Amino acid sequence: DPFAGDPPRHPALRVNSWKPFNAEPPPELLTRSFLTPNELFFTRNHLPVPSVEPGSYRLRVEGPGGRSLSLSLAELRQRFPKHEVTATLQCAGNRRSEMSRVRPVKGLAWDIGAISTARWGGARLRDVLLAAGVGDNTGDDTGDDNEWHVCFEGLDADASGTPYGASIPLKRALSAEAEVLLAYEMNGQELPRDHGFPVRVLVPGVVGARSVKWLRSVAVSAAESPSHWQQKDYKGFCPSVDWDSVDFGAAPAIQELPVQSAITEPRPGAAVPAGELTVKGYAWSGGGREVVRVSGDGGWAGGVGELMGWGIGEIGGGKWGNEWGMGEMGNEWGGGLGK
Ligand code: MTE
Ligand code: MO
Repeated sequence: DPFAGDPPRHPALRVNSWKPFNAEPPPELLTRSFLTPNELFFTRNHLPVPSVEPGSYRLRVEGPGGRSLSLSLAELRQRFPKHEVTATLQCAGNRRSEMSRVRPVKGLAWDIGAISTARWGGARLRDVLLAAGVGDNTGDDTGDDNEWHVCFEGLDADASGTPYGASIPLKRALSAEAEVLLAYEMNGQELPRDHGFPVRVLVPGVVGARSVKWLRSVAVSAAESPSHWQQKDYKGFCPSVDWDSVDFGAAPAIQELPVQSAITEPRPGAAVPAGELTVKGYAWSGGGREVVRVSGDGGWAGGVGELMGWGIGEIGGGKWGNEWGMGEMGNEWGGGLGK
């Protein structure tokens, strides 16, 4: 059993698939706290969880012109300043079970919990790429508008030895504002095994699939990742396309995700007492765009907030707008907690 070495999991997680392991926190636990506790953070694995011995771990970084680096975990921690960012990760399949009620969709039947928020710590991908010889004009010499890319590979591999992989545009990787991390900490602890121990990519505001876990290699390339998950999955199509007519080459790979929101309490079909009712939920937008308004019947109390990323709040209880300080948010990719 290739999954025999998978780590233990929290019993409260709602499991969509055991092998590979895919699970989400129950809605009411997701909005109990602004940062999702590590053991409740949704997990999306395509393959068995690799066992990595931190002492012998090496990250390979391939820059332009054949230049490369091999970094131990200690070197990654010591050579590059630690940067922290609060960011929400969402799987492209979040809320698929609701979509399937409108029209059947292929894929894991996620409820509303394939989204979670953490405080991530690690080296900036930008700093590591600069150390590998990437300059701000890398990719400018193609003579056309084609973007360059940064390709990532994981240490998890299928039976044929092919690893999980994905890529992001080089422009995002080099942008200081985009805050792309090679993360080794999650909520102040080392990464849990399910979330990429010892190092993962963390791309704020972008579909979870690009935040490659158990990171083995980073390579600057004129082309996107050749991986199945970049080329033949995680793309969006119009409603007339179905699984029999799909041409994956015809659509761009998903990067930034659009706005998303869901109500976590009460759940659909729940019996509720007459009178005033507190409704809880979350709102988030990809690409670092602000959530400027959330409305329910009678409005989201507290009104407009400057949510860069993720907010959780209650409708009807008041005070959404002032319970989350800018101090905690700053220019980050997380929103705030409201009541
Ligand atoms: N990285 C590797 N190496 N293998 C994977 O299966 N899954 C991706 C991404 N990175 C995956 C991966 C997908 S589709 C998502 S949504 C996120 O990891 C989920 O991250 P999490 O499990 O930490 O929530
Ligand atoms: Mo995903």
